[in-house]
Amino acid sequence: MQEKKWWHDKVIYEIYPKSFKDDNNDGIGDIKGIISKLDYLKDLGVDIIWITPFFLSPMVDNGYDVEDYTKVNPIFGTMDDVDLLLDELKKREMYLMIDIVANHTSDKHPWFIESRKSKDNPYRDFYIWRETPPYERTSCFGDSAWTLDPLTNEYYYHEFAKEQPDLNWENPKVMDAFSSFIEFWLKKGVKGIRFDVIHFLGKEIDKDIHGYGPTLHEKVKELKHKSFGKYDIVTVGEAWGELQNAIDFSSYENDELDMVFQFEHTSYTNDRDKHGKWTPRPINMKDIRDILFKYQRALNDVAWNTLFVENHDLGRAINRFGDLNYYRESGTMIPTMIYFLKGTPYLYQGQEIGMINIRMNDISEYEDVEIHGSFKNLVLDNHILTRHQFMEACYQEGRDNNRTPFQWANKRNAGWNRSHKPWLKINENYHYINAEDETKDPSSILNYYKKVFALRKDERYASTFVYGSFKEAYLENENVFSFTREDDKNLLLIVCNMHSYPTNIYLSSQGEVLLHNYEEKEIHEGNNTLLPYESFVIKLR
Ligand code: TEU
Ligand code: CA
Repeated sequence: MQEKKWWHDKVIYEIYPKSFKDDNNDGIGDIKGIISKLDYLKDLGVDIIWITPFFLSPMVDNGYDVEDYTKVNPIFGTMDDVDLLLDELKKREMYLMIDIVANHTSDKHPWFIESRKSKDNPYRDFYIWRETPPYERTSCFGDSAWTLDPLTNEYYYHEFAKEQPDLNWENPKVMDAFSSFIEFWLKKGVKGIRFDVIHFLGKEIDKDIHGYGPTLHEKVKELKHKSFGKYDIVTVGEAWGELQNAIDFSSYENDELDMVFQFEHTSYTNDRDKHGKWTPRPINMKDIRDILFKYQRALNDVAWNTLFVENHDLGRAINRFGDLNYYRESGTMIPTMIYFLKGTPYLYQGQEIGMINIRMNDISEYEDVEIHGSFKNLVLDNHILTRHQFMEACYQEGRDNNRTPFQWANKRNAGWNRSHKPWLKINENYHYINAEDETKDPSSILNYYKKVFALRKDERYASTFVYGSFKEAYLENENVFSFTREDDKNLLLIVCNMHSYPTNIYLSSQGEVLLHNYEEKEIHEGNNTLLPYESFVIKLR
């Protein structure tokens, strides 16, 4: 049984700093831009902000290639800005979660600069070097995972870009270094950590094992013991894997991380039998329901769940789970479906105002290292996909969809900065999808998200949403996503029509309507015909 934690009732909002708000008008988002929007976030119902890496980095992978873990990247601002951010968060009873990238560093990190100098360099075994690659492997970003370095004529391993050499976690000095980086930030008052690709720390490279190796969990336990375990903070791991992996990381018994991100629902559209996200397949919302319910059933008594539909690596939720022809209806069904389940709600910047995928005209308009690496591999070098096929996949699954500048207003550059050309194209639909206009529109997606989080925190129902039991409902109707949340105070029923066509459900009792995305429509005892994406929350007891 879980003991109560300070963060159990908190809502976490992910910020990709390069894209959130450009305060000094240089075309890149920054920390001062984040500070300028804390009241907007507080008003939305956000408690904790997770900012993706803002440490010193050459930005090959927009900060996930770290050059120094205790220095702030000057393109985002200064350490004084971070200290001011921490102070401003504290004033608002909000908290900061940072993003620790432990699997790899930048190739500009001093460790790697030293390591590649000679085979007997003291930093040589901070990384993974081999005379010849023990096997061929394509990296996540489309090139070979083994790169020959001419200085010592040996190959080094990288799961991602060649500018992101993987660290050797068999070396205890790596563990000690990360323990000190983590303490550096926790001593400053950081209250949360997201661990990037935490499953890759358990490599057995020569056995062609890249994640989830036999030493993984002892390493995570040791890192916790030596660093974050000494602090009352919240931790979440990015762990691409299966249900059991989530339990292994986050079960109360194993006591490693508080929760993990699993991607079975968001990667459903990636056809693994072909080329994953670059060969997308159609969504099946009944399967999505079954996946999410599977995690609710399996984790709810032994671990803590994450509740998310977007992040900085995925496309927009309305494109994936909704329907642009029913933009507002499906844009309000999605938060009703996901955020009343049991677990911690994670919201990604722009999701709350219904930002959607961007249609680029040419591959050159994309910036993402994963897009360009995969284009070179699948189109240019190996002619596996046509340029058109790849561009269509980018529209549906490319990471840059979620990295276009946040749309603050129907003004020049979407109110994101004053005038400087943004680092990535702004979606032209900012004229009607933007925070300022939606704030004024009572029926907007933004104001619906505010109602969702206000209901979840309403003192009459909060304990039920945070700790109440989960139970599926109306499973026989494959068009609805429905479940109850119950404790001794309330029995709450959530019902979502997952499709654009009507469907019927029978309500055995009237219930009090707490939230409804068709406000003018009545819900009554007996048979109810649900309109496209109609969703509601009612109190049955
Ligand atoms: O992502 C890990 C990862 O596997 C995803 O990027 C995956 O390759 C795909 O893009 C999912 O659609 C983490 C970070 O979230 C990502 O931004 C980094 O690029 C990556 O690790 C390397 O640090
Ligand atoms: Ca800036």
